[in-house]
Amino acid sequence: MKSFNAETRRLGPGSLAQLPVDVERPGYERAQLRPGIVHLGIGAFHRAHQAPVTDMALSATGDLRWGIIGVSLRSPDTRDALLPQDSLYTLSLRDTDGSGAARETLSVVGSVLRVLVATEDPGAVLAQIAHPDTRIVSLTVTEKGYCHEPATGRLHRDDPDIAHDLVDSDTPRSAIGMLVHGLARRRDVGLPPVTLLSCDNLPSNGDTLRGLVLEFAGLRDPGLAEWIAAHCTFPNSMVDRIVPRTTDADRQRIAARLGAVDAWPVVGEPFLEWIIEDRFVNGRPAWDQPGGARFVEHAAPFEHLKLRMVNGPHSALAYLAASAGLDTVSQAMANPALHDYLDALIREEIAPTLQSVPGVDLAALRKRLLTRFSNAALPHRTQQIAMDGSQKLPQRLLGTVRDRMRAGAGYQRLALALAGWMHYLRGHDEQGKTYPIQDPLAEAFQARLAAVGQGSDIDDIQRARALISYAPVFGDLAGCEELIIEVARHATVLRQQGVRAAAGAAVRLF
Ligand code: CS2
Repeated sequence: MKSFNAETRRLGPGSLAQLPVDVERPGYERAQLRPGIVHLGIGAFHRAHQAPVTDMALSATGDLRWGIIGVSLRSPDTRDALLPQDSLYTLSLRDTDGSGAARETLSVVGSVLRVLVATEDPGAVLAQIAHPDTRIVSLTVTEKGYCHEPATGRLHRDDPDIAHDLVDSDTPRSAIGMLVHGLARRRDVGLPPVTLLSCDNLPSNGDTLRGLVLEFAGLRDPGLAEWIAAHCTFPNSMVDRIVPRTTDADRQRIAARLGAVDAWPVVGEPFLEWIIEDRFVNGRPAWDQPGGARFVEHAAPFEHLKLRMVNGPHSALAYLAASAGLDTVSQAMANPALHDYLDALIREEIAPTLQSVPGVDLAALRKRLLTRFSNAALPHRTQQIAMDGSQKLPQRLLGTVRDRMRAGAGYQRLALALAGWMHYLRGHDEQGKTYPIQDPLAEAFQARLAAVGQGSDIDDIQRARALISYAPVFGDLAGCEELIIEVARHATVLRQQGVRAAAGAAVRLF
C-alpha cells in the first residue's frame, strides 16, 4: 500500500521524485529551461502533442531554449489549475488490450513554463511574442479562432474581435490581432522574425494563417505586412491525435495512480502523427524524436488526407450518433449500422478522391481509423466533435462532395453526413433530449430554418435548401439543387425512420 494521501499531495516539482516508477517525467534540468515558444490556445490538444513532443526533444538533446509560454485566449482555468503545479501536468494515453481491458500509460510533461491569460493581460502576451528569446509562435485556437470565412479562408473583417483589434493595438482579443501586433513590436525594436506554426485542423493551415495575418497587417500598415511576408515563415503542419475533453473520472483515476492530485491532466490515444514543413526562420526544437514529429517539404497532402479521411468521418459519425442519442464515438462504433456506414463512406466515397497522395495505403488507413474510433478506453463525446460544424464541414466533407460531383461519381453517403448535420441542428435527439447548438453561425442557421416548416417531404427539401444556400459555408456549392435533393432524401428517412435505418440504407447503396 502507498503511504501518501492523494487528497492533499499536489503534482509539482516537489512530488516528482515520489511518483511511481512507471510514470515518465522530464529528463532534463527543468530549472534551466528558457522560454522559446509562445503557444496561443493552450488547450488539451496542444498539451497532448506539441508540449510532450517538445519534452521529448528537451530530454533527448539537452537544448533547453524551447520552453513554452502558453496563452489561454479566454478562460483562466488552465492557468489557475497549472499555477500551483508549476505548470507540470500528466499526459495519459489510453487504449484497450486484446481482451478489451483498458490500459493507460502516464507521463509528466515539463515543457510548459507558464500560462498567460489573454483576456486578463493582453499586454503580457504581446510582450512575450516580442521577447528576444521567442523564436516560434504556435497556435491551436480551433477553426473558429481564425475569424475567417470557412468557405474562402478570407478574414472576417466584421468579426467584433477583428474589428476591435484593427483599431486597438494594445489590447488585442483575437489570435490574429495578437500575432500582428506582437510582430509589429518585434519589427519596431529590430528583433529577428519568428516562425508562426499553426497546428489546427485547417486546409494548408500555415498558408491560411499567413493569408489572414498579411490581410490584417495590410489593413493596419502595409509596411508591416511586407516585413512579415519577407521575414516570417508559416510552415504547414498536420496533427493527428484524438484528445477528448478531460473528465473528473480521468482526474480521479490519474490521481490514484500518481499518488498526487493533478488538477489538469490530458487524456489521448497512443496514436500520434505530427507532420511539419521544415521552414523555421529562427531555429526549432528537435521535434523529430522517435514517436514525435516528422519534418517534410510539403505537409499539405498529409493535411488534405487527414481532414478527409479522419475528420470527415468523425464529423459524419458525430452528427448521426448525437442525433441518435449516442454519447461517445466508441458507443456509436459499436452500433453495426453506423460502423458499416462509416466503413462504406470512407471506402466508397472518400478514399477514391485521395488516390493521388503518394505512398499511402488507404485501405490500411481506413482499418486503423475504424479501430481508433472504436477505442472504448477513450470516451470521446459526439457532442464535442459536433461543435462548430459551420467551421468544419467545408474542409472535412464539402471538398470531397465537390470532387465526387466533378468526377461524375456518387456521393450519397456524404449527403447522409450533411443530412445528419441538418438533423442534428434540430437541437434534440431521437429520445427528445435537447442540447445546445454550439456554433458561431448557429443563429444564422436557426433563422434560416425558422422560416420553413418541418414535417413533410417538401419541408425537408426546403430545409435543405435553406442551409445549403448559405454561401459562407457552402461556397460554390451554395444553392446546388442536385445536392439539396440528395440531402433532403436522406433527411426524410432520418425524420421518418431514424438514424439507424438511414445509416443501414446508406450501407447498401452501390
Ligand atoms: C475532432 C478532432 O473535435 C473534432 O472535431 O474531429 O479534434 C479530431 O479528434 C482530431 O483532429 C484527431 O486528430
